[in-house]
Amino acid sequence: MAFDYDDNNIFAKILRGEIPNNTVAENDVALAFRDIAPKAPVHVLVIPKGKYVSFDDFSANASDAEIAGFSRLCAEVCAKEGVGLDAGNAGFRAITNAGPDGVQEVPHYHLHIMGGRMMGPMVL
Ligand code: DGP
Repeated sequence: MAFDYDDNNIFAKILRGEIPNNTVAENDVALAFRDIAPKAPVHVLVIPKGKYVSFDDFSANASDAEIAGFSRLCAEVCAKEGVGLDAGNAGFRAITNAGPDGVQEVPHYHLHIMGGRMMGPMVL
């Protein structure tokens, strides 16, 4: 099965409360916390609470409620961190890495929300 989930990954441990995190926002289906090695003044990771390996796993297999709740938490993070466009801020970058070619380190789906500086062109 392509989306085999490893319960020992670091974000699973964060969700179980075994490792501390710097929480920014949370709802029933998702958690947002600061990246341990920030690449920008704002660098928040948003993860589903369900066991999904990657963006494509989450998009294919999560419920509508999980997907909606995840997106709403992303919007809450943008507003709280002062990067959301609706408040006239300069914006942000949201990216996800998937699998070896995407250079994904942690095999639990996460969206990076980064901002607070000009991010520059996408570097491949
Ligand atoms: P990725 O390459 O997309 O899988 O990025 C994983 C990110 O997770 C990376 O930016 C560093 C971050 N990270 C790794 N371990 C921890 C941790 O224990 N706590 C937090 N807050 N972030 C972590």
